[in-house]
Amino acid sequence: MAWRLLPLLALVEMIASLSSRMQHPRMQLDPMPKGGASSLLFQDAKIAMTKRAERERELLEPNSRPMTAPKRAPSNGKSSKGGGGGFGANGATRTALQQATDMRADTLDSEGVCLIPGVLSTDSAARLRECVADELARSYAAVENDSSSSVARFNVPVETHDPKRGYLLLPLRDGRAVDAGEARGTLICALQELLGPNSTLGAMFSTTCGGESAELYDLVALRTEAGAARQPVHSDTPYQKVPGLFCAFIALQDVRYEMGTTMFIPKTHLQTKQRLSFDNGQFDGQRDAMLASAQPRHSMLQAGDAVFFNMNTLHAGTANFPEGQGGSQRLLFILTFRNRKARQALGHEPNLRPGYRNRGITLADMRRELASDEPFAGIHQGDGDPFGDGLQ
Ligand SMILES: O=C(O)CCC(=O)C(=O)O
Repeated sequence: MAWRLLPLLALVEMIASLSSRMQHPRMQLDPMPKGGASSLLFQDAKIAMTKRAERERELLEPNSRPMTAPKRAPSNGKSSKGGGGGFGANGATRTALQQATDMRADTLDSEGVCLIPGVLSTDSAARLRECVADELARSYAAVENDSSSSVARFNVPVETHDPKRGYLLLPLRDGRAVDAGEARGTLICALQELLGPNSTLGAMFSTTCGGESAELYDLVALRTEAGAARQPVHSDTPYQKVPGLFCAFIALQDVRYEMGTTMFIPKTHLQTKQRLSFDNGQFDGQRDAMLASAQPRHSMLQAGDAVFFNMNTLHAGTANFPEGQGGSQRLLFILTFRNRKARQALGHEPNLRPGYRNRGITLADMRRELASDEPFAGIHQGDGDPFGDGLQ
């Protein structure tokens, strides 16, 4: 492609829309790529994106408010979701979890995003944070030793690592547990709490992604460091009638505003005039007008809270302030599931280790494994391959 011929804004647009594939883990060994046309282009594009994001901040910030969790239960305990997503009961017999799930699913239908407090206990969130930090250290060490392992561990080659922002692809069993011969280590326990049969989040994925056939799509941690720039507003997947991807960002620590938050523009998952102004108005001022009149909501998460969203909703990570101004490392644990009934292109590659991709790992598979004596310990998924650490 004639990259150099693209207008700058189109390039920004394109890279923003590819952001989920273009997250760039910190590289301790060689933090900034040197020379090479593609890395120079990459850095030019990053500068342009940061400039654009700063303009968007000026437009959005005056109207931005913290997101709040929906509180109102659907009247009569029923909702548009009643009985769906694997919940068989109707009307008055619906459990508290079913009713809360209905209420959140209704919020997602109308807003595209929903804050869900306490999907993990604070103790579990703290343990998972330590575990993710350990996985990060293991992956840095592995890439230090063999730079070609970068894509399998961080989803990007070393040339485009970003010291301030990146994804860490996670195993299903954490390395520490495997080394200790422990069947139920921190990651397994966290997945059980998050996705097990009576879990808040499991019910949400089941309801929004077509029941237990929902397919695992991202298993990853997002890391930003003090000084990470704000992202341009983007969505991760294009609109389709049956939404294809739902994602949960789960806080592993209390996240102060200065550490960066995720800002969402509610209702932009729908093909409204507002959304079309954003999509089509980048060159005639309509996009900026839309942003200036939007009512953004930023997710202020405490450890264990999640923000759950339809990945077509417009959003952006806000800046992690410089050190000395309140910025510090922010780690989010991220799970995404795909609804197999959504047949159109998703425009978003899975954030999964290579050995876990194209395996069709479903919510039902995960629950079955998590209930077993040795979850994900070399088990088979019908294709003859054990899960292992997913790096092969
Ligand atoms: O930094 C965040 O909170 C949002 C990250 C994000 O939207 C992305 O990586 O696409």
